[in-house]
Amino acid sequence: MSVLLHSFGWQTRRSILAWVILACGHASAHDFKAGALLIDHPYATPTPPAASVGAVYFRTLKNTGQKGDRLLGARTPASASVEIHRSMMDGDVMRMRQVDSLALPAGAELRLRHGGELHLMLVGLVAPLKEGDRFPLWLRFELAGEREVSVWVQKPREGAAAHKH
Ligand SMILES: [Cu+2]
Repeated sequence: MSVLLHSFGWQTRRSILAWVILACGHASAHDFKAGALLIDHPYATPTPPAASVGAVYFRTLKNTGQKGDRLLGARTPASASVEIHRSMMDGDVMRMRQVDSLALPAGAELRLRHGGELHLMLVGLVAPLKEGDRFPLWLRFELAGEREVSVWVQKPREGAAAHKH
């Protein structure tokens, strides 16, 4: 009995702790739901004044459902088009390739952070992306359909290498 009571107490404390972390996290992060998908913190890094491309990242894309889904594409008023890009080594050179879609298997949690392997490329920027800007982005998923999210333009926090094009 004492074990049961103890574990109940721990559960309660843990959920209070989780709530506090969530409440605090919302000051600097934001997330969106699309069906079973959790789109955590869409962000873009500021671009130089004459840049014609930019990149959108996510803290994570998570599929909490039982079925696999797929990101098929995206659109935004901030650029002429949006491409899904994967960086890969080609000999000694890092190159970006456009991919048709991005698989989100059931239970998957993909990291799409700057300096990582995957990002969305904004091709034909309408205007440079400035720190503090926010712009809408419509993500198109095979199963979850289309979902509008707000992208926050912010400097990379960990001082990671800038995205090269
Ligand atoms: Cu790219």
